[in-house]
Amino acid sequence: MNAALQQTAAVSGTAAHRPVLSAAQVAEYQAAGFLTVRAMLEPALLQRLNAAIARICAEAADLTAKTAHVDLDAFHTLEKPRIRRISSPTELDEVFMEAAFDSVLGDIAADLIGGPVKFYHSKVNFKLPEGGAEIGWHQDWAVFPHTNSNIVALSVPLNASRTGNGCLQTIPGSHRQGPRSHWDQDRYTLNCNASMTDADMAHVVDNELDPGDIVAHHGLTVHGSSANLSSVVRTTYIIQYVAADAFAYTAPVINSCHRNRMVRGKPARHARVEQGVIELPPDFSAGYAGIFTLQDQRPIEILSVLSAEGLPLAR
Ligand SMILES: O=C(O)CCC(=O)C(=O)O
Repeated sequence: MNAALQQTAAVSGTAAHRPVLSAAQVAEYQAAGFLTVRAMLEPALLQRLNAAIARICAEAADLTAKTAHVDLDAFHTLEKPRIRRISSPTELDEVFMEAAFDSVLGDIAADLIGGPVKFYHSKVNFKLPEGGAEIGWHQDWAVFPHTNSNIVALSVPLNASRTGNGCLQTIPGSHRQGPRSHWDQDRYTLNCNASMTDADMAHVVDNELDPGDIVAHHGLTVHGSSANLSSVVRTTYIIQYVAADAFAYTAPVINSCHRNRMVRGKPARHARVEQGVIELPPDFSAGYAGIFTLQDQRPIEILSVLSAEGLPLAR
């Protein structure tokens, strides 16, 4: 990380919370476990986010292996770069900090969390054209369990996000049904596909968004996204916020020097602990392969069904 950003992280203060959501919107989030909010972000900020992403991708184009910040898919070549994720972009460009901490996104997170909010991590996911990875059904909280489940992810589309290019899909009310297993016996799959019922599948919501819109989902909301079979990339900046009184039980999946920095309000003096027996992910302290890689280890039949479509099975 460059020195200027490190300094910003150390000295910058916490913005005051200015509520933006109505009581009806907060109630909708609490009932469904997710909420779409339209036309929230300024075009100028979106343009600067896109410019920063273009710069980071241009600098990464000659990579031949993944780095701490840039993940490549299996079909990446120097001639045709295929970058599928930028991890911790807040460490790479100030504009990601501005969006996560100083924009309306921090206010939305505080509205939904209902009190002081910390930053946990962030990433830019690219659902690459012609085969960009499907992401299996999962709950974020199960991947990084905290002392309570009051955590929210904000997905910020940087281009049109549609069913055809693999928009975020959510299962309404699933956050009220508790954590699901993300293991298949001794293998960590990072998905809860095996728990999905006909009722779940009958209620899948495709969250189609335009730049400026956002969708927020609760840490226990079951969500995923289909492969991108179109010719248009889907680019999303995803910020994970947590309640100030929620503390992680496990090593982070995405490291960030901004983790636990306050976004709105004051740090907690007490941890709030939800009762229960918590299934733990593997120990990620020695490194996290990434959602795409972990989910890759799926049964071969699933991959061959996709390959029958004649598409590259990039993961
Ligand atoms: O990018 C997506 O479609 C979903 C991402 C997601 O759920 C994750 O990275 O945890």
